[in-house]
Amino acid sequence: MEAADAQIKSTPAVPASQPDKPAADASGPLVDLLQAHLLPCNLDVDRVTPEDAEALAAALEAASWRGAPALKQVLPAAAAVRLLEALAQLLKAQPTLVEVEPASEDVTVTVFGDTHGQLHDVLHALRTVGVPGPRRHFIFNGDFVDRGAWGLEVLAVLAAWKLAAPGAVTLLRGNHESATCTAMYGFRAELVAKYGAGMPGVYRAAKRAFAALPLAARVARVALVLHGGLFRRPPEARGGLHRRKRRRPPPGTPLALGSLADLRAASKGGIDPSGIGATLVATDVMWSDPVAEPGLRTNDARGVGLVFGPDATQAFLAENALRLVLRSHEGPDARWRREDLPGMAAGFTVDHVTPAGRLCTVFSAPDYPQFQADDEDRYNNLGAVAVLRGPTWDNPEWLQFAAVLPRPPSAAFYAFDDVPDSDEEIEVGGQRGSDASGLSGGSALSTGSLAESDGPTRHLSK
Ligand SMILES: [Mn+2]
Repeated sequence: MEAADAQIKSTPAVPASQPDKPAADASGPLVDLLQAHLLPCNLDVDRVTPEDAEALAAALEAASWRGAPALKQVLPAAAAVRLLEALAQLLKAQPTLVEVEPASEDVTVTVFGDTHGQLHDVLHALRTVGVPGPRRHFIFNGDFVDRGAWGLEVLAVLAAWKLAAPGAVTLLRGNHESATCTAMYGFRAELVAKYGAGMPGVYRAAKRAFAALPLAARVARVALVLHGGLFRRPPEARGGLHRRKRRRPPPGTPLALGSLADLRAASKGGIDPSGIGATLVATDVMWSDPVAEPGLRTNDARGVGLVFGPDATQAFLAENALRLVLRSHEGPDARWRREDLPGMAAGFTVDHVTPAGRLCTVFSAPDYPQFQADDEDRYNNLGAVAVLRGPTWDNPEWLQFAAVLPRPPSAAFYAFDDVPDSDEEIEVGGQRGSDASGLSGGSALSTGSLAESDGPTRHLSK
């Protein structure tokens, strides 16, 4: 397929007046049939082709206009489970730190930031940039689900592409790919609304896939892509019988920056990375944020992860022979009224410029968040993707895009008035950290028991 390398143009809207005819570029008898009748999309998960991935995307898009219960007509619970289990199997074979080695200099590596269930924007961006293939690698940098209404659909499309083109697609873990976040910010409730009695199996399969997601990708050995940011050096492992357990650093121990070797050796974090024990590196990677001020400190605004200054970025780049850190995680809400770093209206920011290289943020959910109280102004942010090219691979080209509007009508799957705009550490039902290693269904988590806590204030909200 042909690459469209031009700047992504804004907003070819899906017409609300023609809900059964979304503006899909995909065509062909199978797609027509799926769109007309919402037939089950019987993917053979052992042999997913690019055509299958495109057909599934078109079918999910068509179903999105018919309300939440229509999803299971095109992707029944059993099929969703098969798809997610196949994804989990594939991801389990991948290391914590994936090496993306472009075979030649005409390969592009396109990096998506947070997509947060905004199916129509993801499909628009994919159709504009082109689909994965030998010369077009895609990295999706986490936060596929939660907040937006079509998290399962986004996850299913990414899973289908990963299965269709495993060598051309890298999926990385964001903080929302966890039991606690999905119980709080909508994905779990979305599955209840869409799958009813079939929900527990789909949720379990999704969490297995989340726990298997790699944490980072190094592109051409010079660019590191990860969701949140830099991470601390884990405490030395104990010897003997408890070798796998890590000591907790004594209180007051200064934080030391972790290395690529630490990242390579780290656990992917389990179902619910808690920041405790072996999940420390994973939690930092998924939750940390850059700041303008020098230093390396705990992230008190989020209550989890680190904040790190340009000196930390400089040291990390220099010590690991890197020239670019590309991260996501902060949308327009997180950057609202921040004075030290740029806002996210353009879908990307350059946060640290150092002699060793840069740290940039890419955010791919335009007009985010999808659900917002009526009395609040929308941020009207663009989304962007970063395109890395040889021979340097360290100077992203930014492709920006506006939201595909109007979106199909949908209820929100989380209490957007009651939870913080920006992600913070949240205790759910007192279960935080207790499920870090297992693959249990996590159904003990309830969305209704958010602990009032010692936690951070929502000072980043507007
Ligand atoms: Mn995030």
